[in-house]
Amino acid sequence: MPLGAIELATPLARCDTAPFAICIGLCFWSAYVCIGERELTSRVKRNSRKDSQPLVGIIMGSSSDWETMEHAATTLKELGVPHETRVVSAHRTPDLLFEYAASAERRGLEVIIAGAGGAAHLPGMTASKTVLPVLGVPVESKALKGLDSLLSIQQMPGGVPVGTLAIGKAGAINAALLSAAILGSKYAHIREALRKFRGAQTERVLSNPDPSAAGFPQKKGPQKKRNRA
Ligand code: RP5
Repeated sequence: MPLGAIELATPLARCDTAPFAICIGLCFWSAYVCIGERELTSRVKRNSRKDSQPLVGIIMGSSSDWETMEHAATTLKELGVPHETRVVSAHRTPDLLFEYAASAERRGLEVIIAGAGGAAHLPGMTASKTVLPVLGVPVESKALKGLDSLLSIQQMPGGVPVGTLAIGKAGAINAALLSAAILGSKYAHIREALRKFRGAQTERVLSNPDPSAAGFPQKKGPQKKRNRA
């Protein structure tokens, strides 16, 4: 190519590629903004759900069950699991129970913890109206020390399961931990909170190996009896 032609072609080539480069740049920029915005929107949605939307419903047959069931609420709070608490009685407010269980899934609940004592129909009847996992906590009854509650909740006919936990406080705590384990397969932050909880628990046991060491918590039972005498 003659020298003059090269001199002429260079500015022309510059003129052609500049708009093209600007165009490509704009495309990349708008794609970046678009993806970033979408990611931000879904993160905001995830966070607002985490902060405000209850994932676990804690229900109980009577306000007298709260002494036991508050341990489920406290444990969920410690794990950062959003939850709600309600008194819903299978015998005294059956319509409310049906409405609660039937609407639970629609309202965004993913697990229900149901505590009841005596002829404890609440967990089983709740399970009959929803396909959400229902965890039953047998509340300790005065007459039979919760054995009635345990059998009422546990002995479900095949087809409608209730995951039954231990009687009383231990059952309430474990119902919360099991809820977190269920939710943990979907929500990574809940799985990590559970892992941290378990790690801290192990650490507490390992760092207090000698029960006779000073400052180790004393059993409450005998102390109470001594006070009464
Ligand atoms: C059950 O009857 C409740 O779950 C509670 O454990 C038990 C006694 O209820 P209250 O008489 O104390 O209200 O339905």
